Amino acid sequence: MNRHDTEGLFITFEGLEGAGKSTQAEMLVRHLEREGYPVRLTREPGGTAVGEAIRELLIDPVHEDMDPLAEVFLFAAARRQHVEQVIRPRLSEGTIVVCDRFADATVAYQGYGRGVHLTQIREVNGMCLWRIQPDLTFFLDVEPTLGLSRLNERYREQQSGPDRLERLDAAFYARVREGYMDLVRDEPGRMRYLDASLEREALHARIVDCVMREVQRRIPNRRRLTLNMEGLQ
Ligand code: T5A
Repeated sequence: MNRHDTEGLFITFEGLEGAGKSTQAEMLVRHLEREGYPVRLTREPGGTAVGEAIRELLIDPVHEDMDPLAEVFLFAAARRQHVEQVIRPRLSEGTIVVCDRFADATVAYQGYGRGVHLTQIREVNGMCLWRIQPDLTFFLDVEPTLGLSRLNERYREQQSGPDRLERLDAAFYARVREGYMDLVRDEPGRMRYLDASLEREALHARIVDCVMREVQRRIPNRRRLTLNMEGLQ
C-alpha cells in the first residue's frame, strides 16, 4: 500500500545546505527518464508560480525579523499549493515525483532549528498534505562545515552570496541535523540515511539501487512497457 493511495511514487531529498540534494535529485531523474519512466522533478519551497513567489519572500535577506511561526505558515502555503497543483495530480496519473526538500524540512529547520513546537508543525503540515506522504526520503547527511564550504565555493564561482535562510550559525545547523537524525530513527522504513561526503557517483548508485527496488515493487510493468512502445512509434 502506498502512503498516498495513488499509483505513482513520491521520492524526496532532505539534508543541510550543500549536502548535494539537487545534484542527486537531478541525477536520479535523468536515470529514470533513460529507463522510460514518467518522472517529474520539483522542489520546495517552489514548484509552482505561487510557491516560487513565496520562496523569493522567504529567502530575501531584507526580512531578517521574520517570526518563526510566520515562516512555518509561508512554507506551508507554498507546500499546499504544490501538493494540490503538482504532486497529487502527477501521483494520481502514475508519475514518479522527485522533490528537492519537503515537509521534513519544516520539522528539522523550523522545529529543531528555530524552536517552533513540533505539535504545531505537525498540525500545519497535516493540513497541507491530506494523505500525501513520501514513499522514500533520502537524508543526505553532511557535516555543516563541509556543506557550507561547498556553498562558499559556489558563491565564489557565481560571485553571489548567502540568502536569508543560509545566514544561520553552526549551532542552528547542528540542531537541524539532529532533527533529521531523529526522523531517520523514527521512520526507518521511509527515511534512508546516506553519508553525503561520498563521491557523487557512489551516492547516485546507492540511490538508484534503492529506488529501483521500490519502483519494481510498486509501479506495474505495464506502464513502463507502454511508454517504451510509444517511444518506438
Ligand atoms: N527550508 C526549506 C526550511 O527552512 N523549511 C522548509 O520547510 C523548506 C522546504 C532553501 C532553504 O529553505 C529552507 C532550507 C534552505 O535553507 P534549498 O533551495 O533546497 O532550500 O537550499 P539548499 O539546501 O541551500 O540547496 P543547495 O543547492 O544549497 O544544496 P544542495 O541541493 O544540497 O546541494 P547541491 O546539489 O546544489 O550541491 C552544492 C554544491 O556541492 C557540489 C555541487 O556541485 C554544488 O557545487 N556537490 C558535491 N561536491 C562534492 N561531493 C559531492 N558528493 C557533491 N554533491 C554536490
